[in-house]
Order: sequence, then C-alpha cells, then structure tokens
Amino acid sequence: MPIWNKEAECASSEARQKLQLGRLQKAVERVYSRVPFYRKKLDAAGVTPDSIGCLQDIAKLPFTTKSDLRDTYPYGLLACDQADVVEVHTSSGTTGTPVVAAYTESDLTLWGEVMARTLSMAGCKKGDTVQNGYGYGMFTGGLGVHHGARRLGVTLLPISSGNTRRQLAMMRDFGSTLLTCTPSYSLYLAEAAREEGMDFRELPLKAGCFGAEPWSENMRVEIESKLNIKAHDIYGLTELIGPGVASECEQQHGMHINEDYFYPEIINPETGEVLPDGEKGELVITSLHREGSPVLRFRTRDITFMMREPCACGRTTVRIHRLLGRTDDLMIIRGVNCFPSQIENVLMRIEGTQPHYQIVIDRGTTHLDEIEIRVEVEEAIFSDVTRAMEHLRKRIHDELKSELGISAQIKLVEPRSIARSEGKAQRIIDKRSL
Ligand code: DLL
Repeated sequence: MPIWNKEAECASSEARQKLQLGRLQKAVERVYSRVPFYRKKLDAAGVTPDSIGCLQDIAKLPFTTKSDLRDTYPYGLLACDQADVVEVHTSSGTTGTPVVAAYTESDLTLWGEVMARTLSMAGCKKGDTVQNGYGYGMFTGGLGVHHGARRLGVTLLPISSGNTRRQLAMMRDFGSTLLTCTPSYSLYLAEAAREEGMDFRELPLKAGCFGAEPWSENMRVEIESKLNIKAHDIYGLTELIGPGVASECEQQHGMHINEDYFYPEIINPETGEVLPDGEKGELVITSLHREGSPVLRFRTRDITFMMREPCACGRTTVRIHRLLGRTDDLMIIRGVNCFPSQIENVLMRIEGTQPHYQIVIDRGTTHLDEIEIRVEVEEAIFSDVTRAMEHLRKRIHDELKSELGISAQIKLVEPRSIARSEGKAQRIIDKRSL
C-alpha cells in the first residue's frame, strides 16, 4: 500500500517529538497573542507561551470544550485575519448554535495533506477513481475528501451524499475504485445494488473510507462482504479539521493519528488526569499547525485508547482504537450530529405538546438510521379531529427538518402514555446494533 509521506508518517520518535514541541510552542504563542479568549484562559491558569519547555508541559494548558467554541460563535476564536479565511465549515453544538471551523490557505493545504495520507492508506493512488459520497456543504466530509483527492491527483467524482440510483450508475459507468461515505450508507448502496441486479464482484471497486458515525467490527465484516472491498475506518471532527485526524492503514488495526499536526492525549473524563497509553478514556486533541481555528486540548468526548506498538505497515504514528462511545449524549443520525436537547427545544416551543417524549433510533431494513419521536400531546388535541393531529405532526416534522436537518417520524401519543421515571428519564432508545 502506498505511503503518501514517508518522512512524516515513518519519522523516528525523537524527530517527531522535536517537531511537535516546536509546533506546540508556536501554537500556544499564536493563540496567546491573537485570541483574547485564550489569553484570558491561559492567564487564569498561570501559563504563558514560555511555560512550554517539553511536550509533557501540555498538561499545564487548560482544556477547550465544545461550549467554548459555541459561546464564541462565529469568529470569537479566530486566530488569523478574517480576510485570510478562505473556507468555513460548521457542525452543530448542544443548543443548536453551530461550531465554526475557519481555514486559511495553509489550513487547506494541511487538510489536503492529511486526507491524501488517509486515501493512500486505503491503497488509493494516481489512476484511481474516487467516488465521494460524503455530503458537500458546511459538513466537513465532502470537502475534506475532495481536498485530499485533489492533492493525490486521482480522478474525483464529487457526487455528494444521497441519490442512490445515480451513485450506482456512476460507480458502474466510471469504474470507481474507492468509495467514501458513511458506513451505513455503504450498506444501503449494497442493498439498492442488489435490487437493481448489480453485482459488486463485477465492479472494480476495491476499498472504502468510512467514518463520521459510530460503526462496529461486525459492520465492517458485512460491508466488506456485501461490497467486496476492504473497509477502512476514518476519524475526524470539525473542531480539529474534519476527516483526516486519524485513519486506518491496510492492517486495519487502529487508526494512525497524524501526530505532526494533531497532538493526542487520553484523559479520565471525570478528573481530567492524563492516562497512560493503553488506558481507555476521553480523547483530547491539540492542533499543532492550524492558522484559522487552532484549538488547545480540545475535549472530543470520544472514548478510545492509544496503541503505541509498532504497526506492520511501517508507519510510526500512534494509533487510536476504533471509537468505543462518547461521554455525552450526542446522537449521530445518518451522519448528522444532534443532541436530544436540541430536539427537546423544538418540541417544547410548539404549542399542544407535553414535555414527555422519547426518541427511538433504529437501523431499518435499509441499514439507514431511522428516528422516531414519540411525543405526548394535550388531551384536547388528542381527542380532537384528526386534522389537528395531522397539522401538529407535520409542524413538528418540518421544524425539526429545517432546524436540525433530521427527518424524523413523528408519533403523537396519548397524555400519560410514556413511562415516567423516578431518576433520569430514558429519553433515547437506541436500537441500532453496532
Ligand atoms: O464527522 C468528520 C468526518 C467526516 C469524519 C467524514 C470521518 C469521515 P463532525 O460532524 O464534527 O465531523 O462529527 C465529529 O463524529 O467526535 C465522533 O463522535 C464522530 N465520528 C467521526 N468519525 C468517526 C468514526 C465529522 N470513524 C464526531 N467512528 C466525532 C465513530 C466517528 N465516530
């Protein structure tokens, strides 16, 4: 399998650590001098850029959280001139205020580099045809893969997400060799192909880069056999850059972190204490080389552990295990991130609903996430003519769709029909077997 950048990906640990330290010092200096939010936070922690004498000193820096990013929307954490921002992406925050990622030209070069590494890990090289089924737009998936494919010089089909028939036709007509989309969508494509009488064994497709939502080893087995490809896990998040933070090589045993750009730590989510390699905890990442939206010790809320044993592929970068869950209640539905509290906000402002609801997520026969929201309605409405019920149902559906981008089945239920709980209400029933 091709290694895109041997010098960076196979560096000795001394060379890498030296590079990381230099970059960390510069990153702290950059935010300290350019972002009042960080200066205040670092001052409060009694840290200045001079406090970073070795990599372990990173533990002196305060954490950054999703709410810090949200509270400073849109440009409060910008560490460059706004005129130098050439691309912006966003993802949702707990209250619906988006989290903003701003990219300078140099940030886009960085993104292209790490995504070229990602695609190379899946065997992709010049001459290949990449079918990019991640959504284009404010979501980072589509354009992240796009920048990497451009850098690699492959033939790129920027088809974006959805439009299943067309996906299959393009795959067949253009002979796509690599597919990038969410893992659940790849299974949906397989199902649709079968209905159309298309046989993946007759296609040149050889690999896929799948991420942006949780998936399991069992799902990998299913994808590999149904699409007759090798399925690679890829990880990233808007706050750091998008996809390209960590990706799986041909060994498919953990995702290599692009450590020259992203410095990983695992912490105990309760105490904030840094944990040794191999111990499970929350992944915290510092961007070492971003200009637009650098972050110090960003708490990803993703749970995993680090593996430092040498990898047979020859890369020396540390790996993270397939993600094991999250420390919060973020739901990822068809790749769209959303918190139950956002759904609650929408439900509660619509007249006629009661503050009792349940969110049921399942993966139907189509393998795509389906979300049903059961909400109690006022007695008067429930006993009223069906028209009022239908009107209310449609209104909830449409507001959730326009505000959060999710298309949910709405089931209006009788008052007092949802089980009450004495402790934490069980609002979410996730039936997806991952
Ligand atoms: O989902 C970036 C991305 C796009 C990654 C395409 C991979 C492929 P966000 O929308 O900000 O960014 O969501 C980030 O998604 O904190 C994880 O909880 C989850 N996630 C991303 N990749 C994986 C993965 C993109 N491979 C959040 N496995 C992260 C499990 C993942 N969860």
